[in-house]
Amino acid sequence: MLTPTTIREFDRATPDREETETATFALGCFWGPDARFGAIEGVVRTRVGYAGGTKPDPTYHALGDHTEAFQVDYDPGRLSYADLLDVVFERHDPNRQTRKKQYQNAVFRETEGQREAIETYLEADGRSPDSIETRIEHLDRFHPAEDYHQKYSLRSKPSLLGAFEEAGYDDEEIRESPTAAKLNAHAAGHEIPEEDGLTTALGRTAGGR
Ligand code: MHO
Repeated sequence: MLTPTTIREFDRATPDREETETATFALGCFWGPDARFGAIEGVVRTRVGYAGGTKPDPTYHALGDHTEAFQVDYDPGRLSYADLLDVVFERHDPNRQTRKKQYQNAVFRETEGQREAIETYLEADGRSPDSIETRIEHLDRFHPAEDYHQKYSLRSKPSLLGAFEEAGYDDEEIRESPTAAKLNAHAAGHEIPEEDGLTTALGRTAGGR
């Protein structure tokens, strides 16, 4: 079953920050993509927040001109930025944009490598950043959202959340936990990679789903 030890061991076994790269996107309400991208093999951590605007300290209820966004830290040895773009473009129609800025679709590129990758990615289909409605912008700053928005699906399952609390994790540790990213995906109904070793533990978690 899912025990505090399983959580701590899984988290310890994942690549640390120096070994991962970060990608930032926006695809509407951030709860959904937080869970969907957490399910991807090679995605190590996820978090949700606000980006793309100018308001200094955005909050969910005082968002200003920001957009709901999410970040994934991924292992570049197992997954490329283009692999992530595949999922981003599967999940929205780049020919349409939502009127409300809060829920707009965006790719927030951070590095020169990401700028080239998105251009190459679009060019392969005869498109360019200017020919689509999806905002392709440089990420100035990512403002993490309130704790209750992080790993939203996991938080709705007391049996899962309880195991993190038992392991002594605080809200920030839950947000940054690789185990929480996978379990949040699982709680939202996504299949998570078998090799992650969590699936066995979950099989015996009464009410885990
Ligand atoms: N209308 C949705 C959006 C939440 S999302 C974090 C809700 O309140 O359920 O914007």
